[in-house]
Amino acid sequence: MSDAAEIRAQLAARQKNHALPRSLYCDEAVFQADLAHVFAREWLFAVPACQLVKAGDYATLQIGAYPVIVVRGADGMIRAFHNVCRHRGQRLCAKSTGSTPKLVCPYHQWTYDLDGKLLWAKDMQEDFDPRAHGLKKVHCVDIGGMVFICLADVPPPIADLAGALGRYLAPSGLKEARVAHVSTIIEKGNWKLVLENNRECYHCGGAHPSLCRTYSDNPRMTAMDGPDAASPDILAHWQRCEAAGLPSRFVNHPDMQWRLARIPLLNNADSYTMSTKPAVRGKRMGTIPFNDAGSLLFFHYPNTWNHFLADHAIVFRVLPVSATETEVTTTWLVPGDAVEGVDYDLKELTEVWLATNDEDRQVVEENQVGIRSPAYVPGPYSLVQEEGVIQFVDWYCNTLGARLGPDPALAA
Ligand code: 3BY
Ligand code: FES
Ligand code: FE
Repeated sequence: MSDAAEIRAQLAARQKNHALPRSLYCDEAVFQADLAHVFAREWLFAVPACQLVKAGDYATLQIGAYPVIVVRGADGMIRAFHNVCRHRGQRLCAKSTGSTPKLVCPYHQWTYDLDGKLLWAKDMQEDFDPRAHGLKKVHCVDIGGMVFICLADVPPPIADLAGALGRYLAPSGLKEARVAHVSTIIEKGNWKLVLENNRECYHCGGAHPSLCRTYSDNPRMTAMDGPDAASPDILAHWQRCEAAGLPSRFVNHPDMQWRLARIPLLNNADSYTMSTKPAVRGKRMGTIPFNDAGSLLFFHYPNTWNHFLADHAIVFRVLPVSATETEVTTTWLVPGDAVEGVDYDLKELTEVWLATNDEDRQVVEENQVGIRSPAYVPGPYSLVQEEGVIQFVDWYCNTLGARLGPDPALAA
């Protein structure tokens, strides 16, 4: 059986509303299919735009075999390129972030402008055409201060997301925000276990003592009953926030690839801090009018979930490293004029989610170890608690299944 046929069979064999078969979390062939058909085809969150403050600031990321660089140009535009020299293929930038006036290849110093144009190549023959050797572009859009990239030749439509996300993010003023802290961890688990874990709070009571001071683990908080239907406390929160100019109701992609919703925190908490008070004192993000605006939640499959609070924002990026390793990068954003040690204490700002991420890492790693056992049998998801997980695995299986192409045996 070919790899595609094998994976198709695994997808077909899965039981609805159950965890996935072991091979989908462990096998190299599935991992390669995930890279080729999901990560190389979808829009991926790369960086917050405010991380690239001035012309020449760049960030690099690795998506499977593709090294990519995202860089702010002299014209202020953020662009993405394959981080691969057009001479003999050296990786241009090895550092994860930095700043440079030009992109200079470390091997033979071919020199590219920040817009990808090849400016200089020493001792090349007369018929060499620099215009034919600019950096290869990667699709790149900045939506409300979140930079997304797509490796596909023809990316999926993004207009609906851009409209909704742009509107929901506008009051958070991400473009004027500042990066206060970045944490990158490797979780020894398949990327889908990382996403599944994020899509439910069934585990929160047991795993997240500090987050649970301020984040409700009630599944009704994030259940989608429709744009105008939710539990009374959420409806009251939406009314108050929308009256103050904060878009708040659920908005989602028809097949749940993304969702936006503003939820209240527990007991009128202001922020994800141990004290429940704002971590940034006396300053708020953008034009958010009050401290207890709750959290604007935004996820987009396959690689990001986010929390936008009144005093700060936390953005998450997930990148698969191997079948059983996943990189999770968390970035804390604060109002642009907030000064560390004056307006906020870095430990107070980051401690709850640093702990939460580590707790989630342990959960995911133990999950991977258990799934590796030949004794593993996919168990049922709770329809009450794990609706989000079901939506994620359905999205994943439908997306991968459609891209593997029709089963030749059925077509015959
Ligand atoms: O990050 C989230 O979206 C939340 C917080 C804890 C688990 N998850 C549902
Ligand atoms: Fe980049 Fe030679 S490989 S200059
Ligand atoms: Fe968690």
